[in-house]
Amino acid sequence: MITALGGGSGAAKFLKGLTGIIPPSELTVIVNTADDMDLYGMRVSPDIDTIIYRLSGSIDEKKGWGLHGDTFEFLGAAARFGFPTWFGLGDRDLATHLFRKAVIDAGGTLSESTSKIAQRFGLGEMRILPMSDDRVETWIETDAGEMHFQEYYIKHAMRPEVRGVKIKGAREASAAPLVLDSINDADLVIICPSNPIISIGPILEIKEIKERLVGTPGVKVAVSPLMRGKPLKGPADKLMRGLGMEASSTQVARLYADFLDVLVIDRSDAGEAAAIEALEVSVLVTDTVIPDEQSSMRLSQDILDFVESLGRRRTSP
Ligand code: FO1
Repeated sequence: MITALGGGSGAAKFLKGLTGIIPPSELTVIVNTADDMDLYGMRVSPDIDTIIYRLSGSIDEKKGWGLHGDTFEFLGAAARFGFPTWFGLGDRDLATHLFRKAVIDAGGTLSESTSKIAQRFGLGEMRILPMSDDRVETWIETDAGEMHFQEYYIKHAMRPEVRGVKIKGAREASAAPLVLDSINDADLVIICPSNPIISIGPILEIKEIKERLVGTPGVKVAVSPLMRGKPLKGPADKLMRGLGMEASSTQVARLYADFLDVLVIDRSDAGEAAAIEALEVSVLVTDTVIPDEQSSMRLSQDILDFVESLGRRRTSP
């Protein structure tokens, strides 16, 4: 059993490759839900949808989010009534959010809605779990005031200066059903190349998840989302620097050092290997730039081969 922890676009790209080389029934994905936001009376879950859309081949490849070929007629019409239109809610995407709302309004949980949506996108064999069924939201403190992550990322295009990050509700939230078991039962846990502050960070803040990662006998591997201090996309470096950290793979290793066995870094960061090994984290240096499914499958194969070479992976019963 492989259990992956991830957020939006980076995790989705990586997992698309992983599901190309292992049976989907072997995979559980624990997804960040702190990007979630209330919009027009619905609860949108961008990271869950980005993973479902990408793994089912339905994603808009150019954007990296939303549905392929989607239109934005609803948004155009919503502007007439003064609705906020900075969040690119597509017309086909709208159906996903309305279905999630219907499940939850009928007393269902985010987990149940996620499993139903995944099934309808043909992903019934693998498990896609929200990190929690409770409300957790990432808010960014900036020089322009405090704002929801999506407002910082999209509406303000990451321009405001980051002063702090608050994962609201994380302390009170419980892990969603099957999340803790999927960590305990994993032969291999992979932390996807997602933003360590606002995609992986919130998952690690949920009660018991970090302790289970420390305690699980499986091998724990993380893929650094940074190359030469920069992420392929998104605000990871801005947030890390805003929090007074260096934006480097070594810093990623520090953030996960409590439980991590291996950090996978790009060849361009090979010079950081010694500093990372000094944290008692092994290093796998390979190409971590994954522009397409082939490269993503190759990265996953490199990881599985490296873990095999560690000789610690329990063969699944
Ligand atoms: N990202 C953007 O940069 N602009 C958007 O307008 C946008 C809309 C959107 C709609 C649905 C959805 O599931 C994701 C969407 N994203 C958009 C991505 C979203 O901001 C994610 O939170 C990022 O991928 C970061 O995880």
